[in-house]
Amino acid sequence: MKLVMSIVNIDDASDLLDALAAKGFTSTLVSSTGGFLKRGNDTLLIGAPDDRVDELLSLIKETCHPHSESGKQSSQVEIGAATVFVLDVDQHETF
Ligand code: 2BA
Repeated sequence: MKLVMSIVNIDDASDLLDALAAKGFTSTLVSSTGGFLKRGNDTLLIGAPDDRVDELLSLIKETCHPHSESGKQSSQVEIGAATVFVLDVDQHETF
């Protein structure tokens, strides 16, 4: 099993939650703040079987969009569609 942590734009999070649920993935949304811009983003925690990680990454790519925001000195900062970390899970329990 893997834990996929996906940092996404707030505007894409709701659509991504819906897309994940429609495909049978279970996820948790955590409100987060980017360390560089210090603006809100959302982080989804998604536990997924190893053999569904590629499908999950495709779903994230299809659903999320890059955009740009003004930075500290009025320059535009490019923000990717999603920043994704895939971690091995030693154990998963639901009590
Ligand atoms: P932020 O840290 O607010 O970064 C927003 C965007 O600013 C980044 O977009 C990148 O284009 C730029 N940026 C970030 N750090 C920079 C730096 N030291 N110098 C110049 N430009 C910089 P993304 O790379 O698409 O990242 C979007 C958000 O994903 C980040 O928001 C952060 O919350 C998260 N993130 C990205 N890489 C990460 C990492 N290695 N570890 C943890 N979180 C990460």
